Parts: sequence; C-alpha cells; structure tokens
Amino acid sequence: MAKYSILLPTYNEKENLPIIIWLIDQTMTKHDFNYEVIIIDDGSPDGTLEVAKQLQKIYGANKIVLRPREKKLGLGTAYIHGLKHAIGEFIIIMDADLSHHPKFIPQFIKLQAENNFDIVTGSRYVDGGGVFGWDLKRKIVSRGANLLTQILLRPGVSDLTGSFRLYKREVLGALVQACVSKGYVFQMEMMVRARQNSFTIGEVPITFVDRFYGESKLGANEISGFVKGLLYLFATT
Ligand SMILES: Nc1nc2c(ncn2[C@@H]2O[C@H](COP(=O)(O)OP(=O)(O)OP(=O)(O)O)[C@@H](O)[C@H]2O)c(=O)[nH]1
Ligand SMILES: [Mg+2]
Repeated sequence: MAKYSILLPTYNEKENLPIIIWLIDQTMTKHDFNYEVIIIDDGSPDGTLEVAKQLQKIYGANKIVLRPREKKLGLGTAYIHGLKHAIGEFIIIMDADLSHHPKFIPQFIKLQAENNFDIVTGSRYVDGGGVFGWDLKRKIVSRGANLLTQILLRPGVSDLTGSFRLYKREVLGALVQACVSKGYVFQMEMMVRARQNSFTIGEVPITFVDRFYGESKLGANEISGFVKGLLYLFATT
C-alpha cells in the first residue's frame, strides 16, 4: 500500500495544529490511507513545537514526525528539509493554518491514482473552488498574481499561487532542485517548471478559508517579491 507523507510547515500555529492533525488523522484513517505527517517548525515563539510533541505522544511517532529547525528559515527550505525525511512515495504539501481542509486529500489521491498524475494541485479558481474570508484587496492581489502569470508564462494551471498539492516524491525532488525563487513566487515557479519538464498535472477544486487564528504575513514586500520573481521567470524561461 502506498504511503503518503504530509509536509506541514509551521510558524506560530499552536492553536491550529491540534485541529489540523485531528482532521488529517480522521480523514486518512477513514479511507485506510497509510500516512505520516512531518511537522517542520521553525522555532515558533508561541510554543508550537511543544504542542507538536504532545500530539506525537497521542498519535504515535510513526504518524507524527518532528523535524524542527532552530529559527525561521522560510517555507521553500522548510519543504526541502521535510522532503529529506519523508518516506512516502507521495508527498502532500499543505498549510497548517486550516486554510487547506484535509477533507480534500482523498480527492487528490483518487485523481492521482486514476490518471497516474505526477502532480495534483488544489485549485480555488476552477468550478467548485473558491475563497472565503478574504477582503477585496487580498482577492485582487491573488487573482492579479494568477492572471499576470497566465498571460506572461501560460502555465496551463488555474491556481498558481496555491500550495495545497500532492506530488510523486521524485517529482517534488526534481522541482525543488530546479526552482530558484524564494517567497510567494516559489509555488508559482513550481508549476511553471513542472510544465517545462512535461510533468502531468491534475486539478481538484478546493475551497480556501482564511486563517482564523494567528497572523497573516502578506505585505507589500511579498507582493513586490512576487512581481520581481515573475518577471525574472518571464525573462529567463
Ligand atoms: N517552517 C516554517 N513554516 C512557515 C514559515 N512561514 C510560514 N510558515 C507556515 O507555512 C504555512 C503557510 O503560511 P501562511 O502564513 O499561512 O501564509 P499564507 O497562507 O500565504 O498567508 P496567511 O494565511 O494570510 O497568513 C503555515 O502553515 C505557516 O505556519 C517559515 O518560515 N517556516
Ligand atoms: Mg495561510
């Protein structure tokens, strides 16, 4: 039976972590999927790692794997770090802030298995998908980022900035090697590189819910970083 390694990067997610782990375990157990969750905590000052240790005691060390790092080193390298320790043939990446609901995971797995896709990505921008809880500015930024990328790079995937995805393990390995960008643009570059490498991609409509606990980090820096990264990819690919 295939094993699914779920990479869960955390930074100040102490309220969200027990809920997301409970939901993941419920979902995976109900469908008889073999899984491990790899929590990559970057020295969260709120004590997320302590919560993770408690959860490991409850669910077991075979299901909850802790791969913490000393300090906040960013999401891109958190995935690479988690991937190094993952033993599953498939890797699922999701946020820990409950914006990505584990109930969609069985649909990712089913679509992958039926079509032998290299990647299955959750999409907010296809029929059946959507975004809840964002203000107008956030919606425009996300839509704008997707639209601009579609025009410049034509990647053929509807949701480029999302990060709820399933990968064949070796495909994710190849993509993180190929990617140069850091920050928000990273998710988009992954899809652009996937197309370049002729990896096959399936899409599952997902509803994305804005975080309830904790703080959002999207600011002017992230937006300008995205645009710079996009233009770099446009110029070089
Ligand atoms: N390990 C690690 N995790 C991080 C880091 N930055 C963010 N995360 C986690 O990565 C996931 C996505 O980050 P978010 O802060 O939710 O980013 P976002 O979804 O774009 O924005 P908001 O939800 O509006 O804050 C969450 O689970 C965070 O806890 C980091 O530097 N290191
Ligand atoms: Mg979030």
